[in-house]
Order: sequence, then C-alpha cells, then structure tokens
Amino acid sequence: MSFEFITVHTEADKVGVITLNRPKQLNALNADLMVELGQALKAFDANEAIGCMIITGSEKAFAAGADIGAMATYSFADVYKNDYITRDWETIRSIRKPVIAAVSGFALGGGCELAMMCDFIIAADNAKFGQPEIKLGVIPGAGGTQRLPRAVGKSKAMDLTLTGRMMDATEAERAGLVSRIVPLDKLMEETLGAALMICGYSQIATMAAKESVNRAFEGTLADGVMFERRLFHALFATTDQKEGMDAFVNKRPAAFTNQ
Ligand code: DAK
Repeated sequence: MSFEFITVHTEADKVGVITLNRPKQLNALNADLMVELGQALKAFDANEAIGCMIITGSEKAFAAGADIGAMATYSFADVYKNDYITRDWETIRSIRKPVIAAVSGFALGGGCELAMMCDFIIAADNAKFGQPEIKLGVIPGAGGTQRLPRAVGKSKAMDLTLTGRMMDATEAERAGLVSRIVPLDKLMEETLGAALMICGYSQIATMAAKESVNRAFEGTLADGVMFERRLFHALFATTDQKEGMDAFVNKRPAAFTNQ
C-alpha cells in the first residue's frame, strides 16, 4: 500500500507505526489523509503479527486540526448532505487492537480529537492540546465535546472549548488527558517500549482489555462490570490464560500464542 499523506512502517515486525505526513500544513487532516489513515489502521488490525499500533506526527505538530482551507467554503447543505468527513473519522473506533497516540507539538481541534480516539496518549514535553474551533465560529466536530469532558472533567473541558486556549503537556497530564510525559527526543523510544510491552501479552487479552475499558464510557457501572466479568470468564477458554498462569506458577516467562 502506498500513501500520500501518511507514512507507514513496522517495528520489530509487531508494532504498526503510522506517521501523519503533511508537514507544511502542520499535519492538517484532510479527507484523503483520513481515508489513508483508516486504510493503514485496518490493514494493521487485520495483520496477525501486529499487536499494537502507534499514530504520531512531527516534532512540531501531531496535527493542527482538520484542514480549515478545505472546510472554509462549505455550506450547511454541503456538510449535512454529504455527512462531511464523518465516515472516515469513524474508522479508528472500529480498530480492535490497541492504538497509542505519540504526540509532540500541536494537537489541536481534530488533531486533539484524533489523539483522544486512540487508547492512550503519550506526550512529548513540547505537546500542546486544544479545541480552538470556537475561534473559527464552530465547535468540535469529531467527538471533542464528548471525549474531552470524560478525560478532564467538565470545568477544564468547558474552559478549553469555550476559550479556545491551548494546554501544555504538564497541564494535560495533570488533567488526565495524557498517560505520561516524556522528553521530546525520547517520545518514539518510550512509546515503542509501551507498544512492545503490549505486544508481549496475549492479543486476545489486550483486545479484551481495550474493549472492556472502552465499555466504561458507555452505559451504567453495573452493565460495565457485568461486561467485564463475561470477558474475564471467556478468557479462561484461551490457551494464553493457561500459559500465562502456568508460567507464573512455574516461575518462567510466558510464551503467548494468541490462541
Ligand atoms: N488547516 C489548514 N492549514 C493549517 C492548519 C489547519 N488546521 N493549521 C496550520 N495550517 C497551516 C497554516 O495555514 C500555515 O500554512 P502556510 O501559511 O505556511 O501555507 C502552516 O500550516 C503553518 O502554520 P502557521 O504559520 O500558522 O504556524 P504557527 O507556528 O504560527 O502556528 C498554529 C501554529 C497551530 C497555532 C496555527 O497554525 C493554528 O492556529 N492553526 C489552526 C488550528 C485550528 O484552529 N485547528 C482547528 C481546526 S477545525 C469533523 C471532524 C473533525 C473536525 C470537524 C468535524 N467531523 C467528523 C464532522 C475538526 C475541525 C477542526 O479541527
């Protein structure tokens, strides 16, 4: 597969790395880029050798948002009738293996929303997050008003969404948006370390863990706990559960086969 707006490679034959690549536009997310991103994610998800994916950008920008130039002249009829860019933005939600966002520089608007659609965010110390759509006369359109409050609470989400200001990596970590901050020059090394750790476990278990944590954001606590219990019980049907527990009992490393 060859791409125009992203680059794709694998690390250790296990981790799929997707790099957003529109440097002159600070990785502004146009429709074609989102199609390519979806294709790359789906291909990695379907590849049995791949256990985890990373989405990253450049040092200066993870992504500075959806492409404003491309949106500027659309009318309501254009965006509503054609369901403007929605379908291609939803692809990432269907990805079942873990996806980590490695964010350096600007993650604004759709860029921040894309990072939030990933399973967790590792931020470089120069990262800046924000939902500045209010400055353009609109509001976030790819889940920002829903995922940001879930991540950082109402007050900070309102602050960021209504003022359009950016928050730095320290504030983002304190608020719970990012899982950890690392020095810029260690961003890929640290993210890859996390990804390889995930790849070392049973794919069935990591997929189930992702599915179950995501369930926490839908429905009631009781439903979520029941969902988790069913998945937990189901994992006892896997060879990997036998292997993982036997390895612990016999004080040896586990060799998971994803079965
Ligand atoms: N779109 C297009 N071009 C962009 C861009 C963007 N979002 N952000 C930056 N660029 C371009 C600039 O126009 C400039 O191009 P040239 O002038 O060199 O040709 C180049 O990138 C470098 O930018 P600057 O010269 O501005 O660089 P600075 O370092 O001075 O400033 C900045 C960096 C990130 C603070 C600034 O560029 C900026 O404020 N950018 C706009 C950020 C923004 O407003 N983002 C939100 C966009 S709205 C939806 C899905 C998604 C969305 C909506 C709906 N559905 C599924 C329905 C998302 C909407 C948005 O993201």
